[in-house]
This record gives sequence, structure tokens and C-alpha cells, in this order.
Amino acid sequence: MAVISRGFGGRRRESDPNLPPGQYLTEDFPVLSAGPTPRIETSEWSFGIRDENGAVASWTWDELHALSVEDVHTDIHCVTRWSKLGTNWRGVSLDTLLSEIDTGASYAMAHSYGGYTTNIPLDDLLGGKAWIASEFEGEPLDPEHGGPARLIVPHLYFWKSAKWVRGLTLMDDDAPGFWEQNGYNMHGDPWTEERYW
Ligand SMILES: Nc1nc2c(c(=O)[nH]1)N[C@H]1C(S)=C(S)[C@@H](COP(=O)(O)O)O[C@H]1N2
Ligand SMILES: [Mo]
Repeated sequence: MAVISRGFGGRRRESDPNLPPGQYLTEDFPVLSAGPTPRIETSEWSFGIRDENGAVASWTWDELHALSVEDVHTDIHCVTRWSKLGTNWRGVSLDTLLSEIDTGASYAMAHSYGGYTTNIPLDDLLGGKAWIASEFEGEPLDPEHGGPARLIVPHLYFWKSAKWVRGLTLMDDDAPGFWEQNGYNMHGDPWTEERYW
């Protein structure tokens, strides 16, 4: 007899069409950090984008949040195989920020307070696919989850969503970030299981 357990989270696990291959559903929000949680006051925080010629545009916390802040409803997928469906964030779209930059670059390196880096093609940051998020489920983002603000690029594995993000460096050529230097994929599409090299 087929038994569908509704005890642990109450969802049908393998058959959910929103679940990429090789992933399982979780209802918790695991914390995955390669180092200690940096504590950054919003008064000290800024976000900068450096273009391929070295010109920098930057926003303070207040300047960033004076821009249009969007509600984002999305699924997230970690390469360690958990997925969490239907999460709610608020943040500023990378479309909004990159519209102020005149660039011919094709790649970006995201940099975080604490030193984490991850590389992302610029096309994956444009078109309503990436945000600088500062709220999760109606609350300010917890420091453990990247607060005061993190990058979210939810259509890629979640290691691309740099916590405590402080800026992007735009690049003509791709280069590996922290996990990518350690064998993770340069792109990271969960639907085609771009997990490792
Ligand atoms: N700065 C920074 N960002 C990071 C990480 C990290 O170690 N440092 N871990 C990445 C990984 S591997 C994952 S799965 C997600 C985890 O986010 P969470 O801790 O909010 O679940 O953050 C990503 N962003
Ligand atoms: Mo991860």
C-alpha cells in the first residue's frame, strides 16, 4: 500500500513538480555558513558595484531602500539537497541597481562582508531573477541568514546567494568564487543538476 506521510511537513515529497531532481523538501531553514557570522550595522553598511573599468557606484542602506523594494515569492534549492518552497522575501532588484551602470561585462563576482565570494553570469542577475534582500517572511533578515542584506538568486543553487553581501565586481571573463574554487559548478542550475565541475 502506498503511504503518503503527512507527518513531517505534510507534503508529497518526490512528486512535487517544483522540486528539482535529487532534492528533498524541508520546512526548516537550515543555516549554511563557511565561517563566523559577521555583524554589520546598517549605518555602516553599503553596497557597491565596480564595473570592468574600475568605476564604482555605491549605495548606503538608506539610499538602497529609497529605491523600489519588491516582494519576492520563490523556492530555494541548496546543493546539499534541501529545497524550501514558497519563501517570501523583500528586496531591491538587481535590474534596478544595474540599470544605473553602463557595462559590457558578462560576469559578476559577488563579495561579502567576511570574505565569501561567488561568481554569477550577469544574465542570471538580470530579468527579475536576483535581489538584494533585507527581509524574510516579513521580518528583518536574521544575521545567520545573511542580514542585514544578502543576494538572492533563487533560480540557481543557493550557494550563489551570497549572505552579508557588500558588492559586485563586473568582469569580462568568468572566474571562480569561494566554493567554485573548491569544485562547485561555475553556473549552478538546480534543474540540470549543475552541482560540481
Ligand atoms: N557570505 C556567505 N554567503 C553564503 C554562504 C557562506 O558561507 N557565506 N553559504 C552559501 C551556501 S553554501 C548556502 S546553501 C546558502 C545558505 O543560506 P542560509 O544559511 O540562509 O540557508 O548561503 C550561501 N551564501
Ligand atoms: Mo550550500
